[in-house]
Amino acid sequence: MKTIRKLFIALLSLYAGAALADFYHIGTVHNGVGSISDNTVSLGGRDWRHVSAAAQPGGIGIGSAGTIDHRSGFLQAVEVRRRDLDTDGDGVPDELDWDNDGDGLSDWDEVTGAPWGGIVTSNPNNPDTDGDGASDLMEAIAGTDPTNPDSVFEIIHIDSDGADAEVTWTARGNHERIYVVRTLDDSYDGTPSEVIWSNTVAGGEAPWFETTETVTDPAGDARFFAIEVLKP
Ligand SMILES: [Ca+2]
Ligand SMILES: [Ca+2]
Ligand SMILES: [Ca+2]
Ligand SMILES: [Ca+2]
Repeated sequence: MKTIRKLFIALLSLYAGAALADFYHIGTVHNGVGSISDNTVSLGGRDWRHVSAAAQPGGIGIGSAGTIDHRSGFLQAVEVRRRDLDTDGDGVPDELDWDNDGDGLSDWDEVTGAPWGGIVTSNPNNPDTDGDGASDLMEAIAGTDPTNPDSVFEIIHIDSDGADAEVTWTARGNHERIYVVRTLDDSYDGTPSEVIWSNTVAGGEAPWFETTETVTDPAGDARFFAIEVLKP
């Protein structure tokens, strides 16, 4: 039996978890009747400010059905946040920050779900919406579901068979991503650089096309493996 010493997934840098935004949901603003403003209001003994509709200065509005509405005064529900809240602590308050949670995806991309073709949306105030350790940006690149902790890009198995090693990982099929399998001999002292396989993957079922892929390394004795995923 051969020994596989270590495995890892090469991805973008991990983000530290950020505290969830302290926010209220409040409704209802009737069509054409109510209005959304920057006036400070007092709720629960604290000052809050309405967050205006998406794409306007001040933040984002989410309709009661989860839809986005640009038109101030036509929202069925609005989200209000504590004044000057800075979710990611970068010194830019949420009202002025294009990326509230600092995960590299814009608030707009997160609330519209654009990186996932609108299949799902992610939380613009949480860098890892489903808490699976992969940031929403990582999941956008890997094509995994940011709302499902069981959907994550990872090596799930390394099997030793004689001189060979088989490496299996969760992949997005339908040829939607490029995967590069890299290896490194002996002790781990850097990023594996020897490419043994690079290709897209077929299979899977819509909308996520999740599948597994296995590659055999004929020199797999005590090697490190890394899988890189590229979004064309
Ligand atoms: Ca900020
Ligand atoms: Ca973000
Ligand atoms: Ca995640
Ligand atoms: Ca996930």
